[in-house]
Amino acid sequence: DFNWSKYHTLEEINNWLMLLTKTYPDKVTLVNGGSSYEGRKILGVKVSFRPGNENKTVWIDSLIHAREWIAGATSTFILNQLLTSTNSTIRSTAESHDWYFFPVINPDGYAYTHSNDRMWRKTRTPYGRCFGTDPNRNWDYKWSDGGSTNDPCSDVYAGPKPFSEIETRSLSEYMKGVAKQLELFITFHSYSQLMLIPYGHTTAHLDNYNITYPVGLKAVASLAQKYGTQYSVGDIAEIIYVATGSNMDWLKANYHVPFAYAYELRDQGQYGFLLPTEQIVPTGEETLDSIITILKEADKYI
Ligand code: 0X9
Ligand code: ZN
Repeated sequence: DFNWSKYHTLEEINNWLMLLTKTYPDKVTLVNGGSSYEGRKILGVKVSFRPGNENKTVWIDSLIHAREWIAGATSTFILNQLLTSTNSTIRSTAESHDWYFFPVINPDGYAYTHSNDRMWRKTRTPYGRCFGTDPNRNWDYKWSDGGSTNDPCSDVYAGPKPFSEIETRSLSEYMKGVAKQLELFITFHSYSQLMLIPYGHTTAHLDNYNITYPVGLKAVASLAQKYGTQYSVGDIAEIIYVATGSNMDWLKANYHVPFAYAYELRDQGQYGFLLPTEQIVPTGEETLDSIITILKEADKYI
């Protein structure tokens, strides 16, 4: 059965999402975020403890990059905690918000990391003799404006045009319908222990960086409390590298979602993408602590 002592396949994750809708029929709804080149579904769930109300809404996605397995394990861990925890802080945070979870937004790539190549990153669309676009370089904001290539054999191929990939195109259509309700957007990646703030095309601190940066600092301070895990916070272009065409930048630019963060989860390179399964639960716990802190702060501004 489904647990956090191991990494799960796409099929196991999707079956678990469907099981949740049967276990919590009044709280969990299956949502269809589109489909992949090879015909897989991009499945998500909406979680609402007060259905019918217009609650402040949180979006959490993961596995846009196929090999970053801890990202999917962390989002499913957090989803499970919101539904099952008896901790009063977790309960009140869970129940006072609506939640969208999309654990695997690059399903073809994720399936391929299980079947063929553990280090695969991109989609699986064929382009000549090579395969795949970097789905985090393919969104239609500042597309191909730095930090990507036009070489289909590259791991950071931007694709032949914005939204060339059915995965990013169809998920963006779904996101348009919920974007205006979003208080907080989170996308999980690995690794490096960073909390990244838009944007990826410029080191200029745009929009409400003066608010999201201090909230980020509080979030990483609470993240460090349980296990001492140290994160840095900052603008993407400033603290890692210029990167354009991400889902976060597209959402932030077009829909002005007040709080948006990309996490680079554990570790800092000792195991890298191959993070041992013993670290799934601690990573999930500390990351949830940081999200509770973000929401405590963000709710003051909304
Ligand atoms: O290069 C990337 O896409 C991300 N790093 S990774 O090593 N996981 O590939 C960083 C991108 C951060 N930017 C956004 N998500 N907007
Ligand atoms: Zn990534």
